[in-house]
Amino acid sequence: MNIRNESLGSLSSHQQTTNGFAGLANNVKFQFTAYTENIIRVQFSKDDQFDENPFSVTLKPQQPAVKLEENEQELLLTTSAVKLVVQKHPMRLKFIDSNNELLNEDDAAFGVSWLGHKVTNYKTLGTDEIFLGLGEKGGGLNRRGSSFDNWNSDAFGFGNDTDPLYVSTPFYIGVREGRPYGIFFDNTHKTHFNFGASNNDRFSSFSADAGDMNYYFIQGDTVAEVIQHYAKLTGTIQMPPKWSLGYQQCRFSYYPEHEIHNVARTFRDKKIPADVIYLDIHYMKDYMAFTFDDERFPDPKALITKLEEQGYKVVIILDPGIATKQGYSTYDSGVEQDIFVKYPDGTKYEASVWPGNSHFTDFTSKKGRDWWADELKFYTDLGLEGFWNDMNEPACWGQDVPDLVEFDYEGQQVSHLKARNVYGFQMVRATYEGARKQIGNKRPFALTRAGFCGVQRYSAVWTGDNVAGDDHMLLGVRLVNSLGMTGIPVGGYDVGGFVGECSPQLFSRWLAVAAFAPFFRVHSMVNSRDSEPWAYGEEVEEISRNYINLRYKLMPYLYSTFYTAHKTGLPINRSLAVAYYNDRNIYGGNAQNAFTLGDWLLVCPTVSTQEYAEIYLPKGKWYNFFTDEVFEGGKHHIVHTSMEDLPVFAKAGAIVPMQNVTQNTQQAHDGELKLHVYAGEENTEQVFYEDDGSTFDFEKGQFNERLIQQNGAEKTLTIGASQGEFNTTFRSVKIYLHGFNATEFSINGASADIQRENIRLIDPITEFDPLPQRAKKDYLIHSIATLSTELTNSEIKITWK
Ligand code: MIG
Repeated sequence: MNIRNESLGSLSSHQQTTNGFAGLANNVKFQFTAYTENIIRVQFSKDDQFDENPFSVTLKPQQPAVKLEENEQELLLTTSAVKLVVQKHPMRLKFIDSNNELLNEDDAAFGVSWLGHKVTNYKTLGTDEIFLGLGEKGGGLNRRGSSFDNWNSDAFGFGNDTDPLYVSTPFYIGVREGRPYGIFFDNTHKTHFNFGASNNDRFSSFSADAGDMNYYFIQGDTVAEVIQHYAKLTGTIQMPPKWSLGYQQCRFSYYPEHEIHNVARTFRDKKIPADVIYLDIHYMKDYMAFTFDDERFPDPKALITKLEEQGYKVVIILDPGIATKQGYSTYDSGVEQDIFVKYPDGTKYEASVWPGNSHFTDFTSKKGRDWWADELKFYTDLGLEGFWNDMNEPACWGQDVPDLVEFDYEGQQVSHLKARNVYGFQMVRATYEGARKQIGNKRPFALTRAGFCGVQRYSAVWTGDNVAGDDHMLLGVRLVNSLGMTGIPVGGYDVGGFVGECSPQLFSRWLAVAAFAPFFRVHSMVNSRDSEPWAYGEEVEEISRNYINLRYKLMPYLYSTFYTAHKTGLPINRSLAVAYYNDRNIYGGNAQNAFTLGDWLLVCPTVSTQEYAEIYLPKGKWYNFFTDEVFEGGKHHIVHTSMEDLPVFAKAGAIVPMQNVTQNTQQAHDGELKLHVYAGEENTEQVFYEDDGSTFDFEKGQFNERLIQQNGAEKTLTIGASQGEFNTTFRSVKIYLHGFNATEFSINGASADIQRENIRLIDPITEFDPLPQRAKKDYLIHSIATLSTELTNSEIKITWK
């Protein structure tokens, strides 16, 4: 058979629906539905029924006010924010904003097309259109000129050009003549995105191997708004247990038990804060899920309790494959409950992976997930609250799951072609929901390697088996930044590199950068060198301690930023493209790797092999976070970046709540909130959020949320009264006034005395013998003005002249 491209023909019939239009174009069904003022869903199908992905979108159509109009040539669907213009002959779509400016339109010739079962939407390409996001994808920040596939893959030792990787998220953001929009192509088959690659700017396009053309078009006035609208569709993160924001130590694998005790003790002895230690696959008996090897770990409950007493949580790994061994209770019960993936003839699918011959739990069925949830009790009874899901692309030896294998897919009974990309997502959903069911009111933590749109509702994502190298470090940062623009704010990478040997310089730089990442974990491969902060010599140990200390000092800010992500879907690490997408300078050089933590702290990762690097600061005024030196933005700067020197800046107007260092997140702070405020001319604000950090009581009012605002023109700083019933855990606040030259301050109307203090946000490293041939820097900020006052739940207003 000769397959040629077939484009959508003319509209043949249509009717108005509550929120849009539905009808036929020859044998193609269509439906256009406004979900919110900003989101319009577009569906084209050749089947009797539209395709549904039951896993990703949680939002129901919100019945926004719509205007439906029609004439000879067009159908028009208008909300307050966006208008869909449907040309009838042939059917082609165009989206314009409320100012009648073009956001996105179909290619006139090809529009929506089929090539056999493959469906593609061809779009015209704006001259300077920028493409962002698409989740865990290598390459540059602007994806223009590149193309990508979505097909969850075990990408051991991946590089910048490896595609696809582990997670598939067919959602991207385009910026056309400065105007952002988003497209979430909600099709779980293998999908392909082309942003003008190999077609000399004829079009951009997105395709799926099968299924419907089914996408959500999102209008937002800014990139940040597009991300938030997307989060309304697919959901936001749960509030994490606070311990998961701490430093996490992993390796493949720590065993036997005394190795774990050694590592745990060494962090405390060396006063390097840490919260989590991982058990990789060697904890199991013959790699069988829901077991412990009783020689290596004779008493897991005692181990977990002992670690808990030292302020640690233990996270264990879980793979989806279940060993086919009769007498192994998990296997027997899986067979009995009939929850394994099968061939179309009803025989169980079997493949080899760590535990040997294995069956695979069908997480795309409720029955499979419920079974998994019950099995999890084995771990939760031991006191475990953290779960790491690996190999869930799914991966097995040979890496070629046959396409005819079938999955339940919420009763749709589909092949591997449709189910693969959501398999890992549903595994970690089963894990998270199972843990919640088992541990009552406590917040579980889940980490996954594979995922799909919506996975953020259940889990953090780490970027899999990376390599120890400077370019790989920067790639990991871009992957996490990109995941953040794709609705997955909690991401991280194996610090130090999973594969290969890290140099001391690289380990220091990597750990410093990761201290600002949402998920902060060191991990390395079996049979590789030791990779703990003390394994690279004394100097690296000190640098590591400094940056880990800094992360713990930043905990109030970090936790508040997670809370913002939970509420809004905004990323925690934000590529410069989130706030400065119309500044062309951010799409070249080092700027592509830069990110802000929350609104205020700009981190400029640079390679560890250079003493100096060129960085770019977006427009505005920036304070070096460690020295208070002021830099003008909107231009490039050459900065010193030796081993301990990570370029980090606070933006003018920044409001950064901090605390003293603790050795883990369960240890109480000293009661003083250290509020760092950077003088700025614009009005700025920062949410400051507290709760118990471990339960769901905040959902019943047990939280403390306040808005801190700086008004540079009126010269006021307001720490708003708190909302919620949870009392602040702080007794006092000390405000550090960076860059303020006023001399008279008052607190709640009464004049207040300024104190002066020399501070270090990061400690200097002590001198080593023999010294490397370079000067050691001391990050002393001289004589900074501070104001101290009691902190209650009431408002505090500071003014100055
Ligand atoms: O076949 O569990 O990406 O983090 O240490 C390798 C062993 C399986 C792959 C994960 C890695 C983990 C390793 N796993």
